[in-house]
Amino acid sequence: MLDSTQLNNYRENGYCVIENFKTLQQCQQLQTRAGKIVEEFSADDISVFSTSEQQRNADDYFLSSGDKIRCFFEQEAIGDSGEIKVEKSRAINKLGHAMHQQDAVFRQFSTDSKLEQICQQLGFVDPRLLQSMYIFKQPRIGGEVNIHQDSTFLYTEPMSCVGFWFALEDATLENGCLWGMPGGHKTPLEKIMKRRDNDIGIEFTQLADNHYSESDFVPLQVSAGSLIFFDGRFPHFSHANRSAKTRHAYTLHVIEGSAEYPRSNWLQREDQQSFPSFEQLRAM
Ligand SMILES: O=C(O)CCC(=O)C(=O)O
Repeated sequence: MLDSTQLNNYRENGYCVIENFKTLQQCQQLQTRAGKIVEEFSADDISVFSTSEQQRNADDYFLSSGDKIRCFFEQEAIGDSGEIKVEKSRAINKLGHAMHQQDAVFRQFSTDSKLEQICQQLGFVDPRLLQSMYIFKQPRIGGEVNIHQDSTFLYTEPMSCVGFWFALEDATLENGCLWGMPGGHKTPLEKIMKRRDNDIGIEFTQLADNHYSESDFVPLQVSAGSLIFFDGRFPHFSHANRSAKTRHAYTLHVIEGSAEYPRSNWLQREDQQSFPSFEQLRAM
């Protein structure tokens, strides 16, 4: 799947872009399915998602979503007294965090043999699918995602997390494409997010201070169907979407099965089972 130039670039820069990884039809199927999930969702259970750390705190709805399909609202879709200010289909920031396991359409998209092949080429011996997110980046109110490294949230020892980010629509400067820091995966992991001992809320353990400067980041503008995959220490972010366009994307995170997965990670499965392999998901 990957040629030696792509692999070398990945090792050097911490990320790789593959255009036309998925067909437009596959992208459309996922969008339709996500739309249906939102349609069927009852807005009684509200969780506003933002990567600003405080907002993640004490959010049980978030902390117990690791093996479920849940909807998280855009911060700007909710008024001061908790009312939803825009129609539901335009109010959701993301779905998370186990569509790859719980939904047949997402499962098929996620168990692509080309993906498994890339995992092998990256050195995974026993790749496990840990988390999925469907990110809507809604027109006008799609929130910004601060600079972060995914291993902060999906930590293993040794670190093994790789993020796969699929553009389901064109991602441009206008609608809030990803930005990444080439080579930034060689910087230390800045912090680890942990559940508090009593499982109420989360806290961060600071490990380093990387002093990021936005001038070191490049925009990763890609067309629908493209895959961007990146190392768990690759610093990335996206600006708010102030345009009239959506910017739908789907992300999957993979870890090595033999790596230690701490009990303090936010994402825990209620059934305590190990995270599924590609093969186990295909057999479901
Ligand atoms: O899609 C975005 O804007 C950000 C996604 C992201 O940061 C991630 O998947 O880690």
